[in-house]
Amino acid sequence: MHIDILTLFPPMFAGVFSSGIFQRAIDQELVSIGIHNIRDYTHDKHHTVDDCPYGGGAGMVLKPGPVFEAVESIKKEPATPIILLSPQGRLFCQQVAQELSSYSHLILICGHYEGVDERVSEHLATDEISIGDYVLTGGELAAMVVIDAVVRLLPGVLGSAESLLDDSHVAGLLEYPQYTRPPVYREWSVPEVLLSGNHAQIAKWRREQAILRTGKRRPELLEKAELGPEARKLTEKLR
Ligand code: J9Q
Repeated sequence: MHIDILTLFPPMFAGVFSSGIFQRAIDQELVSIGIHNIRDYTHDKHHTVDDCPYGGGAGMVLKPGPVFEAVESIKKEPATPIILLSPQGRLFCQQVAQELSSYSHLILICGHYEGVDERVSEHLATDEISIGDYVLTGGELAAMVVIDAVVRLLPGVLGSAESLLDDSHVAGLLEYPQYTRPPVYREWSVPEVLLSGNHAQIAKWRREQAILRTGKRRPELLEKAELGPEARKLTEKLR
């Protein structure tokens, strides 16, 4: 997969893709990343990227011209998703990450906190994504979140151990509680069952814990989760 990022702040991406799992994926050529400064697609002497909003009001609005020209110079295939990161977008979740991971090329446009000319959303972007209902200073951190979630889904990016770990909570539940040594820390003991060596009991306990904690902390996830009849009974007990 190749990912192109359009941003006014290329230095924000320095370091993010040069560590751990990400660097390995780039080294193995499973993913490549292009970072493009929107300012490089201006033609005027002052390299103007934003202007005052028509109708008045505070702040500046990102001009359409440089963004259109950047995308048009980068896009090769008509089917490439052109994704605008903005608070007005559809809410990002694991399902959207899975959907995006099926493409060979993505173009991400990082907007300004103050706004992007609406013609970018209407006539250039093919998708608009929000990572949640809070105010960021720009789309850059949102783009990093999307890229992280998508790249780890690409075949070969995770090691087999990490992939197996992932399979254990595909059902859409929260993770079960985890412990490591020591068996007693201060006066707090690790649950007995985890020290028992009884793998069937451990698996049952973890599954129950995952369901109980999902019901307590994220009841809306439990509604949607794909649960067997045993697990459903447990959720009844929760009520
Ligand atoms: C560009 N707040 O917020 C949540 N998802 C994306 C955003 C965002 C923002 C400002 C500018 C994106």
